[in-house]
Amino acid sequence: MVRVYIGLGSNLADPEQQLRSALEALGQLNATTLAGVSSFYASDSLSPGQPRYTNAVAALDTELAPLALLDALQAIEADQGRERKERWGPRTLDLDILLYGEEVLDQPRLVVPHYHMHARPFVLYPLAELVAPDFRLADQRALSELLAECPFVGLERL
Ligand code: ROI
Repeated sequence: MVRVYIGLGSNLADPEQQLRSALEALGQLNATTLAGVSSFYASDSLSPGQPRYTNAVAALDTELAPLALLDALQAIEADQGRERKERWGPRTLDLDILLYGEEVLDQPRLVVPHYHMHARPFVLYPLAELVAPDFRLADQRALSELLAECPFVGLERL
């Protein structure tokens, strides 16, 4: 069993409902237990000209290997109508593997810890709700230090 953290995001077609549906699907994954869910947060898109996002983080305990988990997450995204057009385009649902236990992975399909999580308030603040105050990422950076460098600006807790 490995503890993993999943970032959820949506900015199309009723984002809060998209996140609730995704959480239900995560709870039904094979060999996986949904162990915790953060609050939902709204924030402006980092790419200008898109609708605001709703984001959250979920904790899973899973026996799925990293790429099997990635396949399962992409199937949930596809089920909820995600179309991959532009790289940073608006999306009905984005599910990112933020952390997979203590593992550091650098593979063509999967980089863990997730590339951008270290500086994104809409990832770090919900993650902080689910972990102990002295939590360290797989690359040994302390979450408290990342939070100190990442002000709670533009983030609205729903
Ligand atoms: N902006 C916010 N606020 N939340 C996201 O999940 C998000 N995801 C993205 C980009 C377009 C970078 N901006 C985002 O992919």
